[in-house]
Order: sequence, then structure tokens, then C-alpha cells
Amino acid sequence: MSLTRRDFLKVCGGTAAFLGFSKLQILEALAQAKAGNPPVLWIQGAGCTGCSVSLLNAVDPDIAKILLEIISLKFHPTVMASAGEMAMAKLYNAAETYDKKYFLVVEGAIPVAANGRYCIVGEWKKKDVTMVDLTKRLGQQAAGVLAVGSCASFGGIPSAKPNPTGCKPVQAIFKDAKIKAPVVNIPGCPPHPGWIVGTIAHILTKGIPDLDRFKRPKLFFNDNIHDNCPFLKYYEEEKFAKTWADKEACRIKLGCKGPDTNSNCYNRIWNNGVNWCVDNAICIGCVEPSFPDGVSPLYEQTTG
Ligand code: FSX
Ligand code: SF4
Ligand code: SF4
Repeated sequence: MSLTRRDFLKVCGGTAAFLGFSKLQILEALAQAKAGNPPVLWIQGAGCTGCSVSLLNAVDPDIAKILLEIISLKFHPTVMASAGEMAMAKLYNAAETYDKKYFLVVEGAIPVAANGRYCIVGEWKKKDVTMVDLTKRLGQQAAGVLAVGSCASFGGIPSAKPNPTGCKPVQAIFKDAKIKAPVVNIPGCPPHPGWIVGTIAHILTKGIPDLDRFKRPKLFFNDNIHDNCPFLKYYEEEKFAKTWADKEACRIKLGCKGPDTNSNCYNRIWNNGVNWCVDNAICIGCVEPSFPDGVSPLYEQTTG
């Protein structure tokens, strides 16, 4: 295993204590992964692929180490080379081989209108495979399910009104189909790569992390953005930005949803530690179940 602890912390964008991990536990995660990487099947429904891009693009130093050494990615519709029935055969074989042992990652919401035909994700024995059928089939055999992104977690943008395709989140599909596999939601549109990798590392070392009432890991979604925002002093002084160029002012009158949003973006920081939404724009509340209908209009004051 060549991923150092320093690399891992860069990936996670924080300190070990901040993540709730000791050095020993991180090394333990890596050692466990080396001994037998947990197989991961990643499927995608109605979304923009931003969740995959966030994970693949923003991780430094080496996403290949995460995907090939920490987890064993058996299927991913965006990055894998195989296609068509060959790809579907690999997917179904992996599910049988690792029955009740693999983790299923679901990215994107799941359209159920018109018998799911708005989202055909493959073909098997000359028949279309819908996202809703694939989610149910693979969900039943999974050891656990990570709903990655706000679309998979809560419905997100694809389920915004009037939702003509009948998009639903993973939890709703499982409830309807009485599927019992545990679900962890990692929302964000897209989610921070550190939230995804940090959750996987926690599952490897200590099992499923403590979750809040929306099934989000408390490690990353426990703190209110507004209460911890570096711009809070301006809010308290009632210095409010009127334009994007007003840098020394609170952004609430431009539409910032920080008071209604819980995540650690304010100190995790995005883009490998370069900046975060509120530095240059606003928080649009992308990790909350109410996103996007409940936080619209995005660029008008709706809170505070
Ligand atoms: Fe959703 Fe993923 Fe937003 Fe996009 O596909 S969480 S639309 S960033 O990327 O599901
Ligand atoms: Fe920061 Fe937004 Fe709260 Fe203002 S409203 S202090 S910009 S989180
Ligand atoms: Fe989402 Fe707000 Fe975090 Fe930006 S700051 S990623 S909008 S929760």
C-alpha cells in the first residue's frame, strides 16, 4: 500500500482528529483494504455525473489509489472500458460472487414513471434494464448502500417540481420494495470527495458511522454553516453584500442559505483547499433534503 497517511489526509481535506479517525485507525483501514478490498458496484441514474467528477477530479494525489487499493471498483458506468451486455454480465456476476458482501453506490435519482423507462441503464438478454429494476435487484444483495449525491439521497434536481419522470431517492425505492439493506446518504450537489472517501474509510474501520435523522454521517453534516461561517461577523454587524463584488460583507441578501444548511464546507474547503461556495457566491443548501424546491429562488433571500 503506497498511500501515505499524509496523502490520505489531503484526500479527506482535514486532520485525523477532525475526521474522527486516529492515525492507527486510518492505517488499519488501509491494511484491511489491502487484505481484501471490499467490492463496490457503482450505478448511475438521473443525475449529471457531477458526483463521479467530484470524486475523480478533485482528489489529490491519486484517485487511482483510492479506487484500486482502498476499494475494489467492479463496475462504474463512466470510467469502465467495457460496455453493453459484456458490462452487464460483469455486473451481475460480481453481485452473485460477492452476494451480501459488496457495497452498492447509487448516484443519481431513480425515475419510476412509465415503468422506469425514462432511465434505461443497460440491456440484458435483449431486454432493457431500467434504473429502478437494477437498484432493487442490486440493493437486495448488497451489504450496504451509499447514496452518493443529493439526487440519490433525497431526489435532488431531477425530482424538482413538476418531476415528470417520477424521480425518487434510494430510500423511497427501498421502502416501497421492502428492501432492508442499510443506506447511508452522502448528499451534496455534488458531494465533497472527502465526504465520500471519509465515509468509506469509516465503514472499513468501524462500520457505518453515526447518522443524523436524514441518514447523513454526523462526521460531515452536523455543523451549521452560518454558525461557523467566516462571514458571520459581518452578519452580526449587519454589513450585507449588495453585489458579488462586496467581499467584506455577509451574503444573505444575495440568497445565502447557510442558516438552514448543515455541513462542514466552511472548514473542509473545496477544490483541494482553494475556496468554497460562500467565498465567491452563496451556499445554496445543496446538502439538505429540501434542495432545490425548498431553497428556491436560489438568488433571493429566503432565510435569516
Ligand atoms: Fe445529482 Fe450526481 Fe447533483 Fe449531479 O450524477 S447530486 S445532479 S452534482 O452529479 O447525482
Ligand atoms: Fe455566512 Fe451566509 Fe451566514 Fe452570511 S448568511 S454569515 S454568508 S453562511
Ligand atoms: Fe453545498 Fe452549501 Fe456546501 Fe456549497 S457551501 S457545497 S451549496 S452545502
